[in-house]
Amino acid sequence: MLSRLIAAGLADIAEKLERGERLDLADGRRLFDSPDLLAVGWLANREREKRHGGRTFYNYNIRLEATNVCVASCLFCSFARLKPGDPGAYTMSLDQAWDKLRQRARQPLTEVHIVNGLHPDLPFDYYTELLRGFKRIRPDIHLKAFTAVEIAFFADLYGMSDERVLRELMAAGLDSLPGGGAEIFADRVRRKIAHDKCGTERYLEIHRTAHRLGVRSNVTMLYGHIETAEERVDHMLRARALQDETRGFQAFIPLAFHPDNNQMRKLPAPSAADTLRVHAVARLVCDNVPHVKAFWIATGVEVAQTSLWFGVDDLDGTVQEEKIYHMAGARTPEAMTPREIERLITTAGREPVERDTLYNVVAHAAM
Ligand code: V47
Repeated sequence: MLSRLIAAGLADIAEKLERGERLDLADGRRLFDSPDLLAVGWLANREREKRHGGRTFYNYNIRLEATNVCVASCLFCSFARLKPGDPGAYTMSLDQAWDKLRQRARQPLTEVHIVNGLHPDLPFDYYTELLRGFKRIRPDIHLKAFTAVEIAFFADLYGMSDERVLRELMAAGLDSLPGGGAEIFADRVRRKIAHDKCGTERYLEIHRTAHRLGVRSNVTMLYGHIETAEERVDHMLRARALQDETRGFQAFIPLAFHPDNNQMRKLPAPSAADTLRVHAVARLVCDNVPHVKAFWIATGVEVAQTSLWFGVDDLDGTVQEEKIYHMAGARTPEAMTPREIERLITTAGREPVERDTLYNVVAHAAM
């Protein structure tokens, strides 16, 4: 491998990693520029195996998007409808939302992942009741709910501080925050693709506050649109810097841009090679974030499987009824059973481990 790393111009980066030194912006850019994808993947796999061996995590979860009404107009989004009553706009009643969990009474789910549009007219207690109702139905279910962008929106709309919003949601049953809404942290890109929602500093500040309150979270990165390699690495470095302070991020999740039915539809979707590289570079740069997750809905099932040799140790979950990506053209299935995910992992030569949201191992009597 050494001769290959030398030929790829990556020998010094390999040595830095061996010495436990951190990669910087220039190193990250070189990993993106290197023609040898396998060499980059080999380095990422080595870091992955140092942390997790062949273990590959997934969880048994469902997704809930209670409303797609959203006052923000992000260029990449195919899910949002500006106003209630617009064609395709929906807002579930609390009962409809709770039914999604009631209908699955027999499934040994451990997590509900909730993401919504920024609805201008719902009262705050719609959200607190939403959480309380899920906990009434299943007191042990983990509620990973509301992106930092939603938290910021609630704070502004209902006249509360970000911390107060978090505390009230925690009192109602919030257990952790998903990583959505990060997009790309660099201002140049964020101004263009997500100009009217919470900015980078506030996104990071809300995660900082959540971590201080004992709430874990994830961080995402939407890639494959107008961002440069340097802006990708900058994004990873900003996540890494916050993680140095708080240690509250569990997973870094690159999200592949899907171009159907949105204002950036002229752009091509990122290639499989790019997807593998982004996940690999994330593993190498975000050295302090324990897990790198391939969201298989976004990457495609086959690429997610291959990514298990490119730095990825987590495949998210069974998901079920995902809307954001399917409205943007994803051709992946809407759900996988735990058996299907386990098979995907074992046929890649990796070891499946069902986890809960906080990465405790879950052992079922029988499935
Ligand atoms: O923030 C929206 C992205 C995110 C498109 O924390 C799009 O475990 C691609 O954050 N093409 C929401 N991406 C989903 C998300 C997530 C997913 C899986 C796991 C976790 C976690 C979080 O979806 C948004 C945005 O970045 N998105 N539209 C699109 N057309």
